[in-house]
Amino acid sequence: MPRVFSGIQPTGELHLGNLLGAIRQWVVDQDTHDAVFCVVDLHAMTAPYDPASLADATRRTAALLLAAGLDPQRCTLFVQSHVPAHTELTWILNCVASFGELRRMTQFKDKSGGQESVSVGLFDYPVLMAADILCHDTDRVPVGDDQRQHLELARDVAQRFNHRFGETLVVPEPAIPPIGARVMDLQDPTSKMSKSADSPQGTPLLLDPPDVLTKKIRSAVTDSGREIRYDPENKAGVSNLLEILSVVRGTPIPDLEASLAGAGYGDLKSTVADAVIEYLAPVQERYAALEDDPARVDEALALGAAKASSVADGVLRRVRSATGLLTRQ
Ligand code: AQP
Repeated sequence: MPRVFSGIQPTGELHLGNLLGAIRQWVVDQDTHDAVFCVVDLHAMTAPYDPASLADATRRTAALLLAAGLDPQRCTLFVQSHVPAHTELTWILNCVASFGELRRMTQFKDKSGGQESVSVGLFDYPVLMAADILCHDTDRVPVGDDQRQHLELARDVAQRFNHRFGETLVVPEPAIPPIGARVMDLQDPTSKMSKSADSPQGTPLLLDPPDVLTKKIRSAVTDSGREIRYDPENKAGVSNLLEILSVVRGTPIPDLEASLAGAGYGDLKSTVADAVIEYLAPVQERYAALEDDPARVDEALALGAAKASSVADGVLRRVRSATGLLTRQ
């Protein structure tokens, strides 16, 4: 089976965008692919963070992925720092990637803008991400739209590596969903919903209780018109709500427009809130059970690290040999 790989940062509470843009596809991929998923704790160190809470955040993120439907028997789920091949390959790829191409990354520009001190790690984030993907011989990478540029860089670096050292690395393809790939902030529907944006009201979290979800969705910013129509350019807020509803209900947007014809924005928001609450209920139930059983999460992660290491170590052996490093006897 072709291999998929994707990762998520333990940088905060997971939100609806993470689920609709990425994780929901990962759950499906378990049955059609050799599926490998990773909590990328080393990426979380590229911005200021609290060392006292990183381990807990990593375990909670893994628990939430299990609650969302990842099954350690049907996929490989592990923590990035538990598989040292990721950082070793990062160094080697650092010697292939160029300063100029990293400087052009829009996420780096966004996250470094206005900061007094920017870590080399933040600058190098896309190379670590390339190593994550390439050290698993990945064929497909299911991600949200915001990761498109980083994925293009991973492909460029793999192709350059192969050109310089001979065919060694698998060049991955992106898999960006046609709908839900860029869920927007409910309070600012022209900006991506994000863990680190300071917009708690615009960001429905996967573990928000039903009354909080209702409040956030009912206070979503729309426009002064009345028509419920999918038009992201002129009706960003309404279009975002329609996209969310389309994904969680599994109903095409034109069918939603038809069924909501004549309804008001208040009706749309109530319908979206009810649908999101229903969609998240089983995830929240499973998470509550896992929260009381951290050993089950640690066990799944240990199994995943062993499976992931055996693949990544094999890729690293090929890379060391191709790049001319002396083999350790
Ligand atoms: N708003 C979104 N819509 C659709 N997909 C999204 N993803 C993130 N936000 C949206 C996808 O979720 C996966 C995991 O993301 P991540 O945590 O590794 O990094 P991120 O893209 O940086 O996510 P955030 O929430 O915006 O985190 P911060 O604020 O920490 O940077 C990825 O596949 C991503 O595309």
